Amino acid sequence: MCPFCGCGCNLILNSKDGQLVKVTPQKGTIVNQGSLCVKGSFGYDFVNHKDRLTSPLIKENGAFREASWEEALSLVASKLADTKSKYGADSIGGLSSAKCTNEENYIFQKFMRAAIGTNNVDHCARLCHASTVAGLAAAFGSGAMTNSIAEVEYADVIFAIGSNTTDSHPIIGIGVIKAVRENGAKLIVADPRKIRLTEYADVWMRQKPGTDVALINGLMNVIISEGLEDKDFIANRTEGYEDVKQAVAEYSPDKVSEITGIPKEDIISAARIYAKADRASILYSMGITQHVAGTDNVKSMANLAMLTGNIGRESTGVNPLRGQNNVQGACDLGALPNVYPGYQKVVDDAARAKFEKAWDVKLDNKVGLTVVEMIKAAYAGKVKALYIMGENPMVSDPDLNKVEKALESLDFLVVQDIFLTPTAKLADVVLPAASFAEHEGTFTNTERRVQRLYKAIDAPGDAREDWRIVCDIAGRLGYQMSYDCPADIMDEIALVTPIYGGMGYERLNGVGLQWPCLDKSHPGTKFLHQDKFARGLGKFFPVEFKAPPEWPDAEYPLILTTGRMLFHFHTGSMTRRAKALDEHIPEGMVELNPADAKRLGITHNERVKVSSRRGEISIKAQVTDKVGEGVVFIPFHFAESAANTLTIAELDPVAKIPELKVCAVKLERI
Ligand SMILES: Nc1nc2c(c(=O)[nH]1)N[C@H]1C(S)=C(S)[C@@H](COP(=O)(O)OP(=O)(O)OC[C@H]3O[C@@H](n4cnc5c(=O)[nH]c(N)nc54)[C@H](O)[C@@H]3O)O[C@H]1N2
Ligand SMILES: Nc1nc2c(c(=O)[nH]1)N[C@H]1C(S)=C(S)[C@@H](COP(=O)(O)OP(=O)(O)OC[C@H]3O[C@@H](n4cnc5c(=O)[nH]c(N)nc54)[C@H](O)[C@@H]3O)O[C@H]1N2
Ligand code: SF4
Ligand SMILES: [Mo]
Repeated sequence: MCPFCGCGCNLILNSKDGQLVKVTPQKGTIVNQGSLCVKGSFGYDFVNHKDRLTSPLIKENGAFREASWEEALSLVASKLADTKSKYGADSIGGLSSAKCTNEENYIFQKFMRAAIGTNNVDHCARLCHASTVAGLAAAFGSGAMTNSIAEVEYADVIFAIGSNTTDSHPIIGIGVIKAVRENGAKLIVADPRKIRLTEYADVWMRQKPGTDVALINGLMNVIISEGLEDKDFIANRTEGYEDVKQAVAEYSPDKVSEITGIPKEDIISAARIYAKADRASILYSMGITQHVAGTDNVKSMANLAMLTGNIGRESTGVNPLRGQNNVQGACDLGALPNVYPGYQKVVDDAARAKFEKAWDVKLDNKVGLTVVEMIKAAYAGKVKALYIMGENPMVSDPDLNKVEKALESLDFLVVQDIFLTPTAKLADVVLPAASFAEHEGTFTNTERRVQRLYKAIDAPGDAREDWRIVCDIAGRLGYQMSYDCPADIMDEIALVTPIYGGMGYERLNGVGLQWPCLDKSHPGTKFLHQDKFARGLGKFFPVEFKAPPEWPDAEYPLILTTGRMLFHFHTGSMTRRAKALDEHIPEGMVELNPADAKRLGITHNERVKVSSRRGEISIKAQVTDKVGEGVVFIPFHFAESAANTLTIAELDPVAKIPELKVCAVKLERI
């Protein structure tokens, strides 16, 4: 399986003398049908890169030295035990990894809960779809993509909002383009940037970043005032409609146009196209979720789909496109501070009793800290030790100057990665992990499909699979976790996780299984909420527009929005070590509109200083009409010109996701 995005493409690794030499597509698969994007095809050479970690490292007098596993693991165990006895289990936090397998995420959260004794476990979903998990669970009872990738092609309307589908989920992007070009579907795009999908759109709404609640309320206002709502669906399948009807009455197209900057005619026409469709499918991603109003945005998506009855049928639905190769699985397996595997709540006495029995240990009953809360608690001296497996917060978390201080002030930091990342450089102990190509296990893709990963080559040097490392530390802490192989871990997962109840390696060859898969005879589930919602009735939530926490002013007059590009992945640990990808795009850039460039006297390709209230970076300017006036965009892949030096760590009050899509900056010539 491809180690990059949540599409979950299948591929064949070709090796010679223990080195990967080529990737070829696998024919006859459901997800990608033999296609791969540029990262899947040419992004694999990080695996054999000379920078791979091959031995445990221990920091002494500010420098790393190589150490044996025995020495490194004993040191980690004794430091964690000391911290726990001095300050209590909640002074320790753990970051699990959406790059690691389901089995490893299960093991990591079990380790934090059972061997350490805290619910302080989280992972990058917090920076990503935490608001989806919160918002859709409230509205529907389940926070996952409702429909399947293959259904997108057969929708008659696709509404892509805050998703740069062709760059971020290229295989799904192909489905969207096919729907439009070959099957006559209509496409509505709502995105502040001109992206590839806008070329195919019937309506493109370029909203000001951070104004989506107003936009969706405006669409619903038009739909209701024109009588285009689905009255039967609302009456039979939902509750709370009257509150929403009342709330959106305030959002006339004129008012919404003023807030969002979108011409009123486009709002009206998008509303009509979406509401009149027989099968309309919403695709959304970070443009919706990564806001202080992220949960409200997600609830708006659910409101819109229920209002028009576009859910619970094929080629409809509310489809959050999950980002990392295994972020869906990391959430499913409980690498979250409030739930055990299968979204069973840690505050629920029955659920806790069940896991206490299964794991033979007393468990803590309070919700733990999230990613950004752990960093803030470290900064405040309350979290003393962190165990980070397969995450790179020194590039991916908001407000990096603060993150650095927080990590430096820890008593003990252990990082388990395949490279010496900027985060690993700050660690006291670094543990070398095996990469995806050196692993057995499973990943769950964005459409809830659990698929197997097969080992192609041996890990370099002393690098080991993540689950083995975690189990070894647990044993040294006096809590035994022993398994022969990942298949055994999956058998335990199936026993305690109802939605994975019917999973097992014997059934997961070939195209895998989509959860819910309740028992060994269950075929898995293609789309959710068919006859009733997971929570019974679907719930409408009225939401009001609130401006983002930091808005441009005289000192910082531009809106910075951040995100991705096709050729690179996240913090670049992997893609910047893939020759073909990094040679094509070797450095970061700030996109700015020609009108802003002219006003500031900035020319194309010139290096500029970008600053916010939190820090500054130097970066190349790219003058382009991809962004509108007053908005600049920086991809967050480049550590040497890190967008997150500038971003703000304000959180959504419910989902605790940071505002990564809007902050105020200024640009200056150097
Ligand atoms: N090539 C590549 N692919 C990836 C990744 C990668 O790093 N590189 N990462 C993976 C991961 S983990 C994730 S989560 C996904 C993310 O996938 P996407 O969400 O598609 O990626 P982004 O570029 O963060 O943001 C999507 C769009 O949101 C728009 N946007 C910005 N502000 C707003 C706003 O206020 N409202 C709206 N409606 N839109 C806004 C941006 O202009 C952008 O086009 O991609 C996955 N796939
Ligand atoms: N400004 C801004 N910031 C953002 C975002 C944004 O849009 N804008 N998006 C956010 C989102 S959606 C996400 S998902 C996060 C991602 O944030 P991170 O998860 O921190 O980013 P990655 O670069 O994917 O980090 C994964 C790490 O795992 C390592 N790794 C790879 N394979 C393995 C393995 O098998 N085992 C182990 N142990 N390690 C492995 C890689 O080398 C890498 O260092 O970033 C967030 N940050
Ligand atoms: S679309 Fe995603 S999973 Fe498929 S090859 Fe590209 S990065 Fe890999
Ligand atoms: Mo993500």
